[in-house]
Amino acid sequence: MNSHHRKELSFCRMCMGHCGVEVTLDEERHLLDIRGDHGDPQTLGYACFKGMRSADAHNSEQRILKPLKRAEDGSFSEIPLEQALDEIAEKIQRAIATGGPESVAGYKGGGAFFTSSSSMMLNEFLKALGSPKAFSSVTIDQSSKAVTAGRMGVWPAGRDPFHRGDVFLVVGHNPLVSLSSSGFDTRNPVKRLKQAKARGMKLIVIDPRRTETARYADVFLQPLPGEDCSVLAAILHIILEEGWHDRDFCERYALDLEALRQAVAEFPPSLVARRADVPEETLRKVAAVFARDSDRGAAIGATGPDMSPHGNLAEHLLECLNVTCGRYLREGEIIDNPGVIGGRQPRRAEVIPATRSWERAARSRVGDYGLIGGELPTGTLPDEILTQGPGQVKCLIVHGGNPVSAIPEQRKVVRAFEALDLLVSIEPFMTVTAQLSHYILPPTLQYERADLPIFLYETLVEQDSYTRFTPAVADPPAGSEVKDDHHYLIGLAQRLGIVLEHFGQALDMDHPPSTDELLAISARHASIPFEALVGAERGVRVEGPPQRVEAGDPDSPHRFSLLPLDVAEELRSVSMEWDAAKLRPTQSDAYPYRLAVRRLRDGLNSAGLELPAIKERIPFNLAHFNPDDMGRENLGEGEQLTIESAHGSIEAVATADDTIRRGVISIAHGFGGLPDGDDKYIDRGSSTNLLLSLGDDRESINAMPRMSGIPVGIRSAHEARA
Ligand SMILES: Nc1nc2c(c(=O)[nH]1)N[C@H]1C(S)=C(S)[C@@H](COP(=O)(O)OP(=O)(O)OC[C@H]3O[C@@H](n4cnc5c(=O)[nH]c(N)nc54)[C@H](O)[C@@H]3O)O[C@H]1N2
Ligand SMILES: Nc1nc2c(c(=O)[nH]1)N[C@H]1C(S)=C(S)[C@@H](COP(=O)(O)OP(=O)(O)OC[C@H]3O[C@@H](n4cnc5c(=O)[nH]c(N)nc54)[C@H](O)[C@@H]3O)O[C@H]1N2
Ligand code: SF4
Ligand SMILES: [Mo]
Repeated sequence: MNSHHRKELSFCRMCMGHCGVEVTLDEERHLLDIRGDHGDPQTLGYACFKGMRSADAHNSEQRILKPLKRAEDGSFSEIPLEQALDEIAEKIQRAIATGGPESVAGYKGGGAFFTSSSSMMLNEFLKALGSPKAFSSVTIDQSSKAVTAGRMGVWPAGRDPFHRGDVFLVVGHNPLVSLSSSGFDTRNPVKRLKQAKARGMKLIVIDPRRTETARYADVFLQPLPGEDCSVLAAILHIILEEGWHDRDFCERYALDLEALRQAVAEFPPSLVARRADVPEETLRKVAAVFARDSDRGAAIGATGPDMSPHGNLAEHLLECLNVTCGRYLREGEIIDNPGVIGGRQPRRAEVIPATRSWERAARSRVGDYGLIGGELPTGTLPDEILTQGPGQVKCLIVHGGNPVSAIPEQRKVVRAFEALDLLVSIEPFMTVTAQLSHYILPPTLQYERADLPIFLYETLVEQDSYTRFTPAVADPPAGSEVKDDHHYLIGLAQRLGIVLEHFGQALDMDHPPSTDELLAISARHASIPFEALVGAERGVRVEGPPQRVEAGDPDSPHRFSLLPLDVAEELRSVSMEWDAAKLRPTQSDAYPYRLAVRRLRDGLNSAGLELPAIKERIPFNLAHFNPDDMGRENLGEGEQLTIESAHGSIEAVATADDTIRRGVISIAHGFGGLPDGDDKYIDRGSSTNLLLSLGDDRESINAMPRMSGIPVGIRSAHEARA
């Protein structure tokens, strides 16, 4: 190492893994290198390739370093920051003067969620303006978890933790690659999983692909995508029929057990085995290992079930597994991480009943949807822009997201975004969304800003009563004019004369806080003083007595709602889908395959795909097929083909992959340039969102589009030419 090079400790904020890292900086404090920090008490030296290569993003020639404004011809030129903010504010004011505050909307993506000093600022900005039009990536992700909590109720002490369960069941979730979970220990996940297995924990995986996680599974079920509801209903059916459920817990805390038993009786394992195309005995084994052979340990799902048809129902049935088997922390047990930044609240062994909050307060202007977590469903955003009338969205601020890549029915999204009077992106790269933006405001990147972990989800990220702070360890590139994201939102708020709140505290808009001050405000109720956090370079574990689950109110009338009316109706409708043609696609169908979402280890949705080191590994998104399907279709390795759905088609290149079950095409999203643009598939891949629809088959409540488990067909390139 050059003697002028310095090392600093920090942590990666690209994904929820939050790996502790050691960064190397040159004499100008520019990033040279990023490595896993072997002294990190949580992640124990782990870091992935894309995390280690994120120095490339910081130093990239493609990075936007000054505010840009788009001209009529689509070209961008630099604009002084103050002028950009003045012009944007003026356009917002004009829109409000004619259409009211509702004409201003915001979309928040992953980049914003991981910027803790401003992770709620766009929402607060809209609230202060009086606009209910807050959207985010959550409602094209796993908002079915919020729907389930809202329909079933919540156990405040949480589910059985990964490290104390006899079993852990994951459905459509690959935490060893995604490092993002609602229960799996993702701090150096392979190591944690091996430890858990060494103490005897059984792992069950349900996934159409034998994933990296499934390689460690004791029981692996490989159904067709889109069949989670029938599979989970059959598992519940077996458990309740065999009496393997936790009778005491159900009696005390669950409503409608009998109704659930009757409803899942419509899903006999033998029929479901045919329908989902799995061995019946494996289905029975899943039920036995989860419920009969184990006393503790939870079931969780992720994007696989949540993005498929009936995703809300699938999450509901998954949680029914936890409730019927009583897989929650009980009175007196230790809560490993009760929250640190958010502080501790008492957690009782009792049910907080279903709130169905979306049935109250604001409804969407189009589609009549309620709010999920205070936000409107992103599946309705394009229609909010395209549908004329009072409240039509004319201005959109995108914070750390790439909605033109992320939202299904990409052509419609483009059409909508092109119709906006004002599109602003707080975004470091020329993404497909940035390309359509009138203004691009470039933020600092992660190692250039002070931060906390994504504390909105801290009890999921940290398995311990642990948190950390990082200062900005690197300087932005010389000559750049990048700012921490809050600078832009506060600058606009000042011009619009509104006062922003930040985690319950009104900000002094004349003397806006620094990044550290914003973080300190959000951590003001933390179990540790903010100063102590700032001083601890590898973070702090809260010492002292652990928090235990307190006794619940013995007279509490509240129970989990296992089978509310809308759930019962949807479950019945799924049970009617027995039509053989629909169930087991045949070769004669136009769409004999089912598409399955997946993530790639080296990419993060659309982010970073254009960096040379990443592009070398994943230049485009391959379509993974079972080798038998390739053989039957006469498809060669690397052969180009067209994937078609009822809604559109994309180019792809086939690859044989024996981890994929037959009848499935597994392909990643996030690739591709603008539709009908100049980008070739070979240069940039293609957007799977061209295959999907925002139409009438979206889910109730959260308007979740169907993004996995949808029928698709293929045409090989020679067929297409013929
Ligand atoms: N077909 C299909 N569509 C999908 C999915 C799928 O599986 N299939 N997955 C869905 C899911 S789960 C999600 S979460 C969404 C993702 O939706 P988005 O979050 O909207 O999309 P990303 O591609 O993750 O975009 C993140 C953006 O943040 C920028 N960024 C990176 N670092 C920073 C930073 O420090 N500050 C700021 N301000 N910006 C930064 C990146 O350059 C990138 O453009 O996509 C959804 N869309
Ligand atoms: N490396 C990497 N990490 C990431 C991301 C990334 O792009 N790359 N994205 C981040 C984001 S935004 C999120 S939301 C999380 C998501 O985290 P995960 O949900 O764990 O994402 P995946 O790894 O795609 O796992 C989804 C699994 O669902 C399976 N699947 C597809 N359809 C179905 C179905 O119908 N039923 C069942 N049972 N399974 C199905 C797929 O085969 C796949 O293995 O990951 C985050 N972490
Ligand atoms: S796993 Fe996630 S947090 Fe860890 S280095 Fe990779 S991108 Fe960063
Ligand atoms: Mo996501």
